[in-house]
Amino acid sequence: MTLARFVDPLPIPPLAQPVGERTHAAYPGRRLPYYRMEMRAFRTPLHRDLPPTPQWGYQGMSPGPTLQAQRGEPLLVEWINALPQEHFLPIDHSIHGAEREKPAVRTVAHVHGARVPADSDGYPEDWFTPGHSALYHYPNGQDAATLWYHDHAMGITRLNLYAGLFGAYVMRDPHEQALGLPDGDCDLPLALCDRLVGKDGKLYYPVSDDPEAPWVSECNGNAILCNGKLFPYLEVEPRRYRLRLMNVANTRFFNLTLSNGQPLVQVASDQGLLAAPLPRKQVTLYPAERADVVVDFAGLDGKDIELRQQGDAILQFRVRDRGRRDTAAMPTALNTIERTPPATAVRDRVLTLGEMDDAGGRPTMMMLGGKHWSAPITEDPRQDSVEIWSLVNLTGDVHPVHLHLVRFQVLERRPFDLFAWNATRTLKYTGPAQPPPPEEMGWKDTVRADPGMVTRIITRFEGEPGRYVWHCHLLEHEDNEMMRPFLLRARA
Ligand SMILES: [Cu+2]
Repeated sequence: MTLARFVDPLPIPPLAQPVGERTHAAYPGRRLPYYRMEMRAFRTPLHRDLPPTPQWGYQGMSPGPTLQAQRGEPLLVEWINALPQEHFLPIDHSIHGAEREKPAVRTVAHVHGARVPADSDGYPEDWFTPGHSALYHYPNGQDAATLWYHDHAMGITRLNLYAGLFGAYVMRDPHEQALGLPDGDCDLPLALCDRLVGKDGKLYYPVSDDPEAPWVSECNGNAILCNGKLFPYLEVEPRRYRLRLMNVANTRFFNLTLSNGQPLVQVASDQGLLAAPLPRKQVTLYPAERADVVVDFAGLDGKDIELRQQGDAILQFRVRDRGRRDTAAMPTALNTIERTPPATAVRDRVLTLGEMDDAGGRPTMMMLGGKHWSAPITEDPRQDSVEIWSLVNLTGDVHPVHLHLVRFQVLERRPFDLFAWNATRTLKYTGPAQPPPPEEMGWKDTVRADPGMVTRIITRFEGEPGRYVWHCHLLEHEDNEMMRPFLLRARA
């Protein structure tokens, strides 16, 4: 299927607007902005020349409206499930949590990267069905960062996101606002994902050859969508823009470049500002990772520039002078990031990333620490304690590992002997530790665990005690056992 390029304008999700103010028991004496986010079925074309695509989205759009938060100003969101009773994508009832007796359409919203009390974090088993809702509160006590919200329902998260249930959650703070980075209509979220799209415009989700167990271990599409469109264009002015690149895909990773060879100047990673602007020829993002980049279109009036994924166009920028000028300069320093000393860790947890295969070598499920989701909790850090998690990847694939609640730093990656591990469960390193590259020297919430490597991260478990989760953010893996609860225990 050949489609004309750059015939649809890039959709910019509207900012979510509160519908009123409400009190909440967690914030006595305060009135908080109250948002309603209704999940609805809708149809919209992914491209001018395709029939409308049935999708699901918050407020009937995908990406959903952008939630904008200011540090220290809590907000309330009522997440409302107004979806149909039947799912339009293939549920695998053999997967834990998606059994045949469970309702087909279940949703629970999670804000990825937000430090939120457990009752508002969107625990995967806290799902609710059409006609129901959940009121969540977000304290917003954290640094400015590009977060995102998405569904997290047990066993069908991959299908609910694929259907379109995601959006941006932009956290702002005074420190960042004083830096003079591009803002307003020059600050744009770009949600990137791939989909398998038919000529009929419909979304197809790949299935195995077993109708009783249709789950597949990865999902790769034939179309790359940027804010829900295929090959969109965006008219920009010859000035600086902040692009909040978000990988919201199920499986695909992105290697992003600009067609004119200009650098993408990265200013932030998952959890906010880097120490200093970092010019990059190419930005790689695994599922759920974000990179905020500043692109300067000054001097390019009249030119067309493409944002590309491994050489293929995703989005075209048309630089057209409208007379506005951008006088602010890029700051040389952005943030102070103190490295957490490994010696402050009270514990180093060795946690495997593993894959179970059938007799034919096909993966049947993925596991963390060799345990199923339903096994008793083993990761139980104390509130405010520092821990190192050593992620031992026993598989041949990259797994982007995400911890809810916390931000962390990447310490190192180090090659190890897989055969020695399998024989005696001992870590025998086969080479020196590799320090993280500059783009991983900021705060992260999702880390690439490379095959053949022990990836070590360090975090202070700040937040409210309670039950949260950590998981692989390849959604096919997450849905099929590559997710574990963790318990944040109250400080002693
Ligand atoms: Cu995985």
